[in-house]
Order: sequence, then C-alpha cells, then structure tokens
Amino acid sequence: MMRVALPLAGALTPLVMAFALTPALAEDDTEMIVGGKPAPEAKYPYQVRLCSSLEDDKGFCGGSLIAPQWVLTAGHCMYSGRESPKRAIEPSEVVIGYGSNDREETTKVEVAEIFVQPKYAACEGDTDCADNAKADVALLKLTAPVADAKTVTLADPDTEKTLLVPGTEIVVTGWGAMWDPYDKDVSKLLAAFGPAGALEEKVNFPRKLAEVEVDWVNNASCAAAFNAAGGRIADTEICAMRQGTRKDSCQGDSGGPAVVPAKDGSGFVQVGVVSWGRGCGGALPGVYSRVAAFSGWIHDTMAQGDRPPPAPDDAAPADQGSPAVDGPPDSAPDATEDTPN
Ligand code: 4AZ
Repeated sequence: MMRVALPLAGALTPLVMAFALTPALAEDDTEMIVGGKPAPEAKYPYQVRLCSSLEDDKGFCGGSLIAPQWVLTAGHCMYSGRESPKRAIEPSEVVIGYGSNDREETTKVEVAEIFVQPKYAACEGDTDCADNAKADVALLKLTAPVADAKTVTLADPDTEKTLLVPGTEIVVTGWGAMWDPYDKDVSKLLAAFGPAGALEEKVNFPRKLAEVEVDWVNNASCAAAFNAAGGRIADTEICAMRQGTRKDSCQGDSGGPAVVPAKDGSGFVQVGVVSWGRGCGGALPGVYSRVAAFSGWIHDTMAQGDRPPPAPDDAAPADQGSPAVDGPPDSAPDATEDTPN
C-alpha cells in the first residue's frame, strides 16, 4: 500500500481480474488482515512496520526483528513503481516502527543498509524476468540496535521438518488490508468513499496489528492448486489457508512474519514471509517465502553486514572471500508467470 504497494497492486490487477474469486465482504467490522482479529498487545513483539519516513505512521509493509539490529522483510517491499525494472528504494526511504500494536504509537528507527536476496534483485533488474517472487526476502540493517529487542527465531531446514507437519497452524500478523482491494466489488465500494482511494486507507487499513490463524498447505497440494489456475509454487515458498474461510494475509501485510509456536514453548518460530497470492481470501492459499530456504543467506548476510569495515589504510586480507550478498541463494528459484503482490 501507499508508495510501494499501490503501484504493485495496480500492476497485478489484470491478473487478479482474470481469476475473479468474488469473496464476500466481511460482515463483522472487527475483521482484520482478512478474516482475522486484533492481536493482544505485546504478543508479537518482533513485529515491525516499514514506514517511508519518521513522520509516516501508516507504513507500506511488515517485517520482523530477527536480531537487535536486523529486520527480515520481503524483497518486493524494497521496490517502487509499476515499470520493469522497478526502482530500488534507498535506505533513507525506510524507517521501521516497533514496540506497539498501534502503528501510530511505534518507536521509529532508521535503516542503514538494505540487502535484497541476490536472485530477487537480479530479477527485478531484468526486464525479461517474469519470476520475481521465488526469493522474495530482504534484510534491513538498522542504524542502531533496538534496546531490549524481542526477536523471533527463524526456522532452518532441520527445525522446519518438525515445525511444518500435517495439521500445523500458522499465525500471520500485519496491518494490511481487511478486504481484498483486488476484488472489484471491494474496489467499487471503496471508490464510493472518495476519489483515488482518499478514504481507503482509513476504511481498509487498521491502526491496530491484526492476527489470523491459517493452516499449512503442503507444497504438492499448493502447487497443484496453483498449477490448475496458471500459477507456480517453488520449493522456496510455503502456502497456507483455512479451508471454508476467507482468512488470509493481504496487501500491506507483505514482508511480515508467518510463525508457529516454538516446540520448547519459548515464543514463536518464523517459517514464512508474506509474499503474494491471487487476491486475498479466495480459493487459493496465500504464498509465503520459505524462511528455511534462506536461513543460510540470512545468517551469512548478517555476519557480513556486522563485520566492521576495514580501516582505509589496511590492505584487505586476501582470504575474506566475496560478500555473502553476492553468493548463490540456498535454492535457485526458476521462472514463472506469476507476479508478486
Ligand atoms: C500483497 O499485495 C499481498 N493473500 C500479500 C499477500 C497476499 C495477497 C496480496 C496473500 O501484498
């Protein structure tokens, strides 16, 4: 939403229209995310909002604190505009807000550096590349560590095996749209509130963090469902939905965390990053970047980013290797016709 997501949503609309799902409007005005509810204060202390400036209290994407000075978000949240290649946003254009469910009450910290997953970044810069959602992750290094940071643990290929099993419930949190803005009934209704989405923000984007419970859908079922609808799911993604409900993440939730309870009872483990879907709350699952597929890249990038720069008069040691951000991803995504939201 706002500067980043609206152009992206615009770019997606024709695709969504072609697969119109016409979900019903929410009957209940407390519904949030899509089909969710307000989150208890401090239950998800690692949740952050990505904002455009220190003054912006609406924001455009979600994220999670994974270390005192590091936020995990979606790659597509780091680009602006409709054209391909899209414009990569600068660190000075992102401020994170943390510490409150009320996005107008968060504490702001500026961003020093942005690291977009290299496969994702290469694709956004390549006008022939139709696949930009299969490595949809990015890391933000903050200008200063968050004091008393409450971080979320990340899944890795080993722990994921025990965390994602049949019947696993996944919780997704965010300040994103409550009703599918891609749905033409919804967009017509919102247009009635004023020109060019003037009131849409107030009507459709909640001030308080929302949570929603969905069920993990294994990749074979998810891929089959999307294949039948002309989409593609990679093994660097995971899927979730709750059959028979409209519960889902939506526009503005992108970059935010999808979590499961930790096995030892110590809070949550993040298994996904909100990435894309075919609209919101329809017949197909929501799609999340698979955290475990990127845990190697995440750890390498943080280690590299935390290393002090060499003093100007020091010769660079020959054995340091190339920066992790230039290294291969954990799993190479391949081409698809789908577009991330
Ligand atoms: C979006 O536009 C978006 N239903 C995020 C998640 C989903 C759809 C759209 C999944 O950021």
